[in-house]
Amino acid sequence: MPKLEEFQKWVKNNDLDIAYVSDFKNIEYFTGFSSDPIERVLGLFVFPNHEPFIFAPALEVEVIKEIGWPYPVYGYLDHEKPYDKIAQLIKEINPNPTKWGIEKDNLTIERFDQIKNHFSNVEVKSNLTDEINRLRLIKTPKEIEELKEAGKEADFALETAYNAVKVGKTEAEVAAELEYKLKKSGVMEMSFDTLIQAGAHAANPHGATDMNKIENNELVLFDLGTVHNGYISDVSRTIAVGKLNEKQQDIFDTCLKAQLKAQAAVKPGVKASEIDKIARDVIENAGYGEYFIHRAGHGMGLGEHEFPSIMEGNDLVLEEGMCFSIEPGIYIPDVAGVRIEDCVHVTQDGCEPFTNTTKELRYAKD
Ligand SMILES: [Mn+2]
Repeated sequence: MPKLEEFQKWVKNNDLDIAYVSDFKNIEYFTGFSSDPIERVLGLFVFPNHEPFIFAPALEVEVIKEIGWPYPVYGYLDHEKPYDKIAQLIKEINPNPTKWGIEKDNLTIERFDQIKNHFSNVEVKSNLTDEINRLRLIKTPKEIEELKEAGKEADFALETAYNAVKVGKTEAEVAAELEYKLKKSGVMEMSFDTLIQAGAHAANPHGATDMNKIENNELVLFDLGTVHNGYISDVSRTIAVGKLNEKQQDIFDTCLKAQLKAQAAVKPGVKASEIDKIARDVIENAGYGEYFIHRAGHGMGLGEHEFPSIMEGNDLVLEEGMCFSIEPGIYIPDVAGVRIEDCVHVTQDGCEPFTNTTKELRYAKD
């Protein structure tokens, strides 16, 4: 478990007595064990000079052993008090840990209070969120392989969705057909709620697939992704149903130009903010600047929103192995919405997309 070893070294070098990882996605990143515990307690406890342990709901313990977790795992039953058990286990390793690392964006105050009840000298020396985000920022070749597989599934999903489009069908019907076919072919999980929006409905970039009917002569926006061995895909395309008018054609062409130009500029040494600016300049110069109302992209990997953020103000310099989306959009209220998105990984001298479905305008068969 090289990532866990690297993290343990960091715990040691930063003079922590204990690191408590509570975010289940971060636990998956370090251990390979994937489960959302919902309200139950799942934790990974890492020590500078002692083997780590996982504390989990009892019903997960056998699974954790089966995936080959080489260190101790302890369980608790629903009626037991998890933090009493956790405290006891920690005290066997270190009777009085004072310098703690916790994930400030994840551990609730209620749970932190429970820790403090057992360890009165708790001092939060480090916010693990920053360090773990930094580790997760650069993907290993193995992670990139998983992301490529997820990308292939997303290409298949798009093709399936395009074939399901028909005038008079609702967005929800198209999404249902798509997900039914994916499941039948063994793609078990979407990375987020599949988004299919037709016509003016697509002008709301955070709207949801609903009972809106697809009509002739409009644009239909797809944003979807799958999960492959824990790693996600995320892709957006916009296609035409029937004939487009000049305005629809113009916003499509502008968005595509912005996407292609930004993606072509990705390589090590370029700043994240520069990629955003390239996409934004194209859209602003075409007169649609006020309709591009989100950052150009987000990091992705195990989660669908990781780092780096591709946005103004983020001067992070891109490095090989970083993975993120490039997804400019133009949303004109009551008219139409267009978004075109590929996720890419930064290579030695450029980038490679995980999805390869054409971005040129396609027309739904009818
Ligand atoms: Mn995205």
